[in-house]
Amino acid sequence: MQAHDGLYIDGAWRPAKAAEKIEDIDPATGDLVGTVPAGGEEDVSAAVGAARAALPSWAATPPAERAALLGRLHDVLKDRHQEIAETVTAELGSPLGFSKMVHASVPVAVCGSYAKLAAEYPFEEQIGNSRVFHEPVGVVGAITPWNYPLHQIVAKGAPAFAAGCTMVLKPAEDTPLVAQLFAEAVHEAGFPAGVFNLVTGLGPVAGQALAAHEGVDLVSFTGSTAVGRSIGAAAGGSVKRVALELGGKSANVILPGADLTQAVKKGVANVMANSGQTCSAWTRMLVHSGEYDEAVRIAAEAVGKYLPGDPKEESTRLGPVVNAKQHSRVTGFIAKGVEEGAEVVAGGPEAPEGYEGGCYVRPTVFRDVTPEMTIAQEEIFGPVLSILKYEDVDDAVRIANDSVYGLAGAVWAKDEEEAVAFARRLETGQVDINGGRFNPLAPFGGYKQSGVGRELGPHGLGEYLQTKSLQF
Ligand code: TXE
Repeated sequence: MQAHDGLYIDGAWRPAKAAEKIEDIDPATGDLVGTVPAGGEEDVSAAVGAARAALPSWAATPPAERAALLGRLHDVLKDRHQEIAETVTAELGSPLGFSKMVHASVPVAVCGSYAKLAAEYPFEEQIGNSRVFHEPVGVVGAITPWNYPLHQIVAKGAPAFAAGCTMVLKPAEDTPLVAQLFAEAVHEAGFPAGVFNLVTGLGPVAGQALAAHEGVDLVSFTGSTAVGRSIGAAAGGSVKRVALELGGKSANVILPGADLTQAVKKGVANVMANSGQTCSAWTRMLVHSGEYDEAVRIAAEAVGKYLPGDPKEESTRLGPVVNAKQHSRVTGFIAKGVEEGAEVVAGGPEAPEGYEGGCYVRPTVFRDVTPEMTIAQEEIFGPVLSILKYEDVDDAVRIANDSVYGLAGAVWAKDEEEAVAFARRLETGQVDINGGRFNPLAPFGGYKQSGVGRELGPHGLGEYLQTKSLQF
């Protein structure tokens, strides 16, 4: 798992101009996984220059050819599934079984969907007496987080390539090796030099330089709301397009009559997956007062299965969180929940027995959580579930919408149409009905402070296009 000691710019690995390095640490053991360059402003400029130079010919490449290259990228990612899963496990601490099933597999599905969409998308249409062309926005600056490291890269890269855009990626400091694997895959698939460029580096240095660069036409960012806000402001200053996928505090609403056991168990699984580091996680479970105690009992029992373990073991259910900073942030939120009067029914702020030295957090369930509490308002980004009580449907809608966020959510009901009617009242971009199933074509993105723009499917492709109309 040795890292490249350079940056991938203009089709080759090149030494960084900046001398600084980033150490990639395994959060389960504290071991060094690799060392990569921390690119600086000059490196970002070189990468943006390469992306600009490659743009005219890539934008003019017929969509069918771009589709064929995306198809090859899909095949390479599929072939390297095991290596990708092991890399994510080492960098992020995600259990190997989950890394295989999700981290290494979802990007393959997304890439495949864009190989197909690139070939089928209506890049030209007739509206009345106008011919309307959907043309690439240009050079994309992508800034991605560590929680689903390859998915976040592919969710930006695949639609950008399908649209005819070129890209410079600045991946998260905690997961640079899987970004290097992506660059290798792009190279192996045969993309022309400069279409994709990788600059590993620190957010406030390389990320900031990329977001502010005049040669970038669109900044696509996924990460914290605080950084998203500053990127939005910087992009506004230089009049470039911006796409922001930010935090969430999604509600999982269980309506009376739904299968309570299934809804609660699935709700617990959703929050514990990836150690709770999922922006769309259903972190607030809303249960009717008549079923509340029973829901709490089922949740406390279900969470017992999430025993911490070695992420390299395929059967492990719960790995550590990504780093020491996130660890203290998450345990701080748990302590705050106790302080504000919520009751811990499982877990707590102390380290799990036998894992005191690592970045492990005990899977935690809180009852008697009220909407104004910090743990019901802030994105915790750890294995922590808050269970709230509602009295009637209007009360449930009010509590669910009492959030600055609006990314995702879930509704469980006996009658699917009842669930749909409820979902339509939620101020959120995506809702799973009775569990839902992942659809790589469904638009994903936030209402309110969860972001701007949509990823995945044709809507995600549309983000990388601008329109030109010719009147006759
Ligand atoms: O995020 P950052 P962090 C949330 C989650 C988590 C919190 C903090 O609540 O607890 O954010 O995580 C780059 N200019 N999410 O600190 O800093 C950075 O290098 C330009 C939700 O890791 O936002 C990385 O590549 N770029 C989330 C990326 O931004 C900058 C996923 C994200 O890091 C920058 C991750 C700057 N000034 C965290 N500063 C989701 N929506 O899925 C940092 N970066």
